[in-house]
Amino acid sequence: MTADIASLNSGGNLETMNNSSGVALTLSREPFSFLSGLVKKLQQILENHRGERQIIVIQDFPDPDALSSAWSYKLIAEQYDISCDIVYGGTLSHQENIALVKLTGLPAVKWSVQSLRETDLSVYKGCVLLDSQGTNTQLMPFIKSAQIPIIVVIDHHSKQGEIAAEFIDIRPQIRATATILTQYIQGGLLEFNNNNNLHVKCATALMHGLRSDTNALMQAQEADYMAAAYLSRYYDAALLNAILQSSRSRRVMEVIERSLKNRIIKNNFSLAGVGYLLYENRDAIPQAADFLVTEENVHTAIVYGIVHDEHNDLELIVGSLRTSKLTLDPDEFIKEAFGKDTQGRYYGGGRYMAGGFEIPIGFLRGFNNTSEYARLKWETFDHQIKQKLGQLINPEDKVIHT
Ligand SMILES: [Mn+2]
Repeated sequence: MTADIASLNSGGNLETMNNSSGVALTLSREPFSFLSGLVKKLQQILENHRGERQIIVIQDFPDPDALSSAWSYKLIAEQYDISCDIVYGGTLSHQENIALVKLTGLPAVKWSVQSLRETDLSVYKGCVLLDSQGTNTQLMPFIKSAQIPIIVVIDHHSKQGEIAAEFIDIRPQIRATATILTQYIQGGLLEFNNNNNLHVKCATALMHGLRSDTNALMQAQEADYMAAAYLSRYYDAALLNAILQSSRSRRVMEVIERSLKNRIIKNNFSLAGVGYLLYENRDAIPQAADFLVTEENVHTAIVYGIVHDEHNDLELIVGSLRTSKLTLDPDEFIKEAFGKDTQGRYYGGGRYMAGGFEIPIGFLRGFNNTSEYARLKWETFDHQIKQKLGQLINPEDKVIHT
């Protein structure tokens, strides 16, 4: 399956394909046979699983791309009598994501580790991963131990390791998973209808998803523009505007302020440690990175902090990278900077122009009984991260091996 993907070339001719209503559609520069082959294959997989119940697992901190892709898959799967639950293990914390879910009624549900223990997972005959390969969700171990097979993986992040599924469509050259789902819809797996309120809202969510992963289309490529053009027939511009108008919380503003104060700039990299954050404010980190990368003479911003989850007694370093440097591959950069954990899993990865990492702080997690201890702990991790990044940012600096 992955061989198909590897053989995809970015060139090729402008091709057209027919959707179920017989209208010729221009999909993208991707070879016609490649896309229509994927559509047929996915159609067959859905047919094979007719009548089943599936669980769509998205990242712990869902973003618009993941949320809209999951909703689209759910609507597509309904055509095959497959009912899907969209679940995530963390929190909706970005103001735009909360607005997206509230304003469109997007059916995603938060599952805590506790609620999972009381849930009968055996009702699910398959698991679907969208905008993810299962590495950014704490729900995956439960899916594995319940022996739910992974049926579908659709993602645009670089490959995060070996994954077994009936259907795999991983295309890092596409800027958003929402673009890929739109290609499936346009390819005939779901007939969008302007009079169907759900379709209009889903198209709006997809438009938001692909805009947000392409920096408002500025990093979009032909396939993303083609998808946006298709969605423009169905989406609700006023609704999208309402989602984009949502304002930042005071806490987020404070984290951005801290990142500005703490940033150090070296070789056009801007690094900022922001200290401790509550779990629900985690999405302030990528927003701070988005902001820092806009500074003159900065091509790459990396913002990180220690995120504290009181409910699950969990603490982890969370970081985001944003870059405008075309020759810097965020996925490679993060994998090289931080390496793998003891189980051989990378601490992070990325996609075009953006990346992220999560490093559990293990035994040192949890309660800080004095502010002095909290400060020491932060300084240790802050120092370690700067040291790891420094090796890539200033390769000429000698590393002292002990
Ligand atoms: Mn994405």
